[in-house]
Amino acid sequence: MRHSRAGGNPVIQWVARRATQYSTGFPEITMLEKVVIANRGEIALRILRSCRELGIRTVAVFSEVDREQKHVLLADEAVCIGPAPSAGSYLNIPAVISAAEVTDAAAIHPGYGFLAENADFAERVEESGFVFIGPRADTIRLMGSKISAREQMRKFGVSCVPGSDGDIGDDIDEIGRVARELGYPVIIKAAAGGGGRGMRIVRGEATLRNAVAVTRAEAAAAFGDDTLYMEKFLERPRHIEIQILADEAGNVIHLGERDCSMQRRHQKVMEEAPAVGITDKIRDKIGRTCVHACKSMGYRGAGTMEFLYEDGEFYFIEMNTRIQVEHPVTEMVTGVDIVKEQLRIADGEALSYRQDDIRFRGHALECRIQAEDPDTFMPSPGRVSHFHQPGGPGVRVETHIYDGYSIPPHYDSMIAKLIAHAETRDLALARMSTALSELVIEGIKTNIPLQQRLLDDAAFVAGGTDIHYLENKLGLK
Ligand code: MV4
Repeated sequence: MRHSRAGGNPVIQWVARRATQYSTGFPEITMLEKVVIANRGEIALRILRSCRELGIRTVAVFSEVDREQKHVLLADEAVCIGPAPSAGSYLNIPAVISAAEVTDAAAIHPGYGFLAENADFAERVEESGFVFIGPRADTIRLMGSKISAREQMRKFGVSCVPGSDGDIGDDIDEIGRVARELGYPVIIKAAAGGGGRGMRIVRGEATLRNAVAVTRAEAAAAFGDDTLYMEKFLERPRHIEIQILADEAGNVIHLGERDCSMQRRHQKVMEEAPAVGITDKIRDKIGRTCVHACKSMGYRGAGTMEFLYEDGEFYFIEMNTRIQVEHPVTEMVTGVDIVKEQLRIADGEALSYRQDDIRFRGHALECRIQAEDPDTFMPSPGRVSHFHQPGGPGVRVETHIYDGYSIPPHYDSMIAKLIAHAETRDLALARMSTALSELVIEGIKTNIPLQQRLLDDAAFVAGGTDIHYLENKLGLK
């Protein structure tokens, strides 16, 4: 199923032809002969590349507006699974599973977003006889409820933010007692929420009743589940997360931490590894704690444990059971190909590394490049008239765009990730700054100017800023 055009770009056609003519890499993988990539954009291309390296054939699934995506053109096979709106395509479970059936694939890689953390999807994939490249469905379900995730972590020795013992129930007097005991401010969160959806800060008893009612109604509407829990609200934490890999045999390792505090409206803007101020000793301690918890749970696959970090303490908040957008910064400092490990794990093989094999080298930063107005943050889809990517030592670009590519308006506006790695944080910052200055994306608006301003920001350059820093900086503008 080849296509005749690539946004009017002949170069992409040449590359696509070459990709199918030349043999793929070393077949390290035995069972997974063919993988369906159930995603789009840069992550679909990222997964495709690891598959090819491992000698795994690829099936791209795409919506009607995505037939000229680079990974669709490069894949061994491609299947249209529905219309542009993701509800009919990338979120369409029967369509994705049918694509695996008609192409006789062995496994499905969900990427991030879309169906990646949908336990019902994982279950139906496995029931249909395919391997789901991710954790078992019951693990996804367990981590999907933030209450049961907290419960599990606590049971296995991971410290969580002080809070309610599970569901706060609907006795407002009891809820008030819990809040008073924790001490205001507290935060009410939806058990089914996460990533900033379905939560409300409460600064005093006077607003508690209303906050509970509103959050409950929002949770019911958004998730079909109005279960709530409560935590002490931490005022100025950093967001630090630990990358985990676990194989079927129960080997578990951690790949250290990432600092993802630089965010706006729960959308990460820049990420880095390691986190400023996290020493080898601290990393080793929190890393071991996470490994122990994942071993005890029987976790399988790649995963990320999210923490709030304040006054030198880690407090678990959520676990992500998918590959994450920001995984490249960890890959740069450890040298581990996380997607390749996901594929090996799904194939039933042992991890390529033991904990003692993992060394942390240098510092990596990632800028998320968004097709959006840098001042208003409004999406800016459209045709990329000119694209020029930076290069040089320690510079990595993850993107699916090319000259003439049209960014559809239907999906997330992240169009590229620019990653810079160097021996020290200062050198990585300089390398990122140089790389950003070489990055040209014409025809649409991008947040490149915002990223450049951030790299010139004294507090950011000094390191260790909290989760509110960027919003405060933008507010003061
Ligand atoms: C918190 C918090 C402070 N205290 N929980 C937001 C996203 C979701 N993952 C959890 N979030 C928060 N939970 C307690 N007990 C502050 C946030 C938060 C946040 C966390 C991580 C990254 C950015 C954030 C931005 C605003 C609030």
